[in-house]
Amino acid sequence: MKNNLLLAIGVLMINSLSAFGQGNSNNCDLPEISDTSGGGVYCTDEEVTLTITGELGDGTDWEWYANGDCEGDPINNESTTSITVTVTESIIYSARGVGGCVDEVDEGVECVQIEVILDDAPPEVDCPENMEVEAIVDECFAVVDFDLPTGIDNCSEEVMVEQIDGLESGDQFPVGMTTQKYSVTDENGNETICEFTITVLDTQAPEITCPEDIEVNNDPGICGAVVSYNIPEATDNCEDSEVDITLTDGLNSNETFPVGTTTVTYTATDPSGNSSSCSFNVMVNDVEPPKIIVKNIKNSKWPPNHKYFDMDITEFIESVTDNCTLLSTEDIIIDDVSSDEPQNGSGDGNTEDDIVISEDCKTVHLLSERQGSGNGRVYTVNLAVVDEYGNIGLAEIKAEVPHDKGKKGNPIDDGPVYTVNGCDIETSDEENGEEGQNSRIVNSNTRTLETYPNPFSTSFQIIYKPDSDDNVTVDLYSFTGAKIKRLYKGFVRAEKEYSWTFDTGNLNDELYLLIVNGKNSCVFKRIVHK
Ligand SMILES: [Ca+2]
Ligand SMILES: [Ca+2]
Ligand SMILES: [Ca+2]
Ligand SMILES: [Ca+2]
Repeated sequence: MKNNLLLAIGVLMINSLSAFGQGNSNNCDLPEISDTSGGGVYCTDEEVTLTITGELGDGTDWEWYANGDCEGDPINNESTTSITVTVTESIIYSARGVGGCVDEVDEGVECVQIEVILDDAPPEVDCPENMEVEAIVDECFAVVDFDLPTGIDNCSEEVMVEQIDGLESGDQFPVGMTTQKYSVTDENGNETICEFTITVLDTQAPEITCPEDIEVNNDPGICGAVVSYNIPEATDNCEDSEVDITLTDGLNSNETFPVGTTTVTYTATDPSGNSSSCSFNVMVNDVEPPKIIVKNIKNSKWPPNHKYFDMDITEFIESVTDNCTLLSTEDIIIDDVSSDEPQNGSGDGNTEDDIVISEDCKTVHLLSERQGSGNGRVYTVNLAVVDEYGNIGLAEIKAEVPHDKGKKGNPIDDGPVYTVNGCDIETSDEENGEEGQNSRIVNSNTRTLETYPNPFSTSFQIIYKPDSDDNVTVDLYSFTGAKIKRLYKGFVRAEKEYSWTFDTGNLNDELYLLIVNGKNSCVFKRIVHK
């Protein structure tokens, strides 16, 4: 009622002032507001008193408005310099003085603003630090516990914490980085985002498994062998991760591995850079004997005049080759020389030393004589050469002394009747290393190795007398170098005579090679199966 009355008076006054026909700046003292107080930030439902300080002048009322421009209906119903409001939202209050001679639309009437701001301060949040933990052994995750973020707000006693992203405390966190994101809000909707990361580290290397060592013989004709193997496989604690498996030493499968031992190493690396390696050996043995090719020379001596003729073996050799070792004719020695007629048979001159082998085993002096009752004499010169791995290559050359120049002009080889030993092959580990070979030829006037009978049928006896203590193997080889059977392996004492008998079982009727191989020497003997 009073408000309406005042309005009515105001309208009346404006009307009456308007009746003077002009604005009132000259004859109406306008209200003046010199100060305001009470503006600021408040929490919800806080009561705040807004005050202006000023002179009403010729106005009659102070009017307050709940907007910033002193328009519309005032919110107070009596003139006052203070009002008390309850804050529920951000709002700009305004006030002015009107009434009396002051026209409410007078441009000179001052409208002051007092801004009341509802809490705009987001909570202060205690957000966990970024975390870094190692995965559980053999697993690709870690169980991580952490405190939820907490907030303190200027207005709200309790803040609301809501998870936006990530996992929960106590969950299994996968290897890698997980972002935890939370919204912390006060009751007025002011929000603080809390974000931290949980990084789980994979520090466990993959497990890689290599194949067993591989041992093979050389491929024919080359000093190596093509070897295939299974690529190692690896498992990682992170099963789904791509583990890189790389050859870090040695050769790939299906490459040609050289004779000797090649160590092959593979390394497995997981995406976190953890790595582990495994190795295995590929051993390629050279089992191929050297090949001696002899020239096709008919070496026939006439007349049988009981004089020596010389055979220099180098003149009879076309070539000597090996898959690994560079050999020359100089490396070939006379192993032994046999005759198919006795040394001092009937009608051959009653001479001794029909066969004399030179000290270096490169030349043999042969007597040009034969039995008067025979079919012609055949000398067989057995040659041997050894490669650096102890494989022995053999060949033979013949010399003939015909019975006569007529119908018995082509002597028949009746097989060895007596034999003169040449040189043996001695092996050594290091002493002869500078020659690049582990073997050398030594002259052996006395045989350390004999076999009986020779030819043999199903068994034979070995008599072996080593020069020095040694670990030896006794193996039977085919003439082309293939090992047929290991007969013995063990320690032998110097100067002791060993006698072994071996059953060989069924073998073809051909030439075999018996090799006794030790650290210090390698001796061999041809034996014939019949
Ligand atoms: Ca707040
Ligand atoms: Ca791993
Ligand atoms: Ca060889
Ligand atoms: Ca003969």
